[in-house]
Amino acid sequence: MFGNIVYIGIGSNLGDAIENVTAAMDSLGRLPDTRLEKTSSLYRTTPIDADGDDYVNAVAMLSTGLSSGSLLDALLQIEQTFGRQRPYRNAPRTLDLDMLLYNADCISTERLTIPHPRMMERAFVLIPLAEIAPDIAIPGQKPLSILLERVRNQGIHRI
Ligand code: PH2
Ligand code: MG
Ligand code: MG
Repeated sequence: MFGNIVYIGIGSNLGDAIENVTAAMDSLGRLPDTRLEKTSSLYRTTPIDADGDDYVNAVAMLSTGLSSGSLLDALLQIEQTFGRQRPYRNAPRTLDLDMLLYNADCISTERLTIPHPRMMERAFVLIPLAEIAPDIAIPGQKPLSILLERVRNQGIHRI
């Protein structure tokens, strides 16, 4: 067990999305000074504020000795190895790795905002997060049960 507990949102809606998400979990587990502690089920989800095919989403819990900045670099590097391209905002993607939470820290830099600013409105994040961390407190937010109540109309099905 490394010192920092981090939650990562994983998404794919281009290519073999199930394979991409599963292989991404493997890649997270192979990061230096990092252990893959938990993974949620995979979920098929309706694109929110985005086009293209339905997504496959999941959330992973890591323990890591990496700083938030080093971990962000590593996540972007993994996205690159999956051929991630960014032709326009929220374009279909082979792999998206979003740092959701880093301990109970609030981080606001040019590169990184933690907690992830849009996670509170997204069932495709909150439902897999609740599966692996039902009692988690999101800094500055209402309890997860209340947040979940607000997103219950969004399309999401456990695979
Ligand atoms: N990611 C987005 C925008 N919209 N919709 C779903 N269902 N899943 C995602 O991962 C997703 C999205 C931006 O990263
Ligand atoms: Mg994202
Ligand atoms: Mg992203």
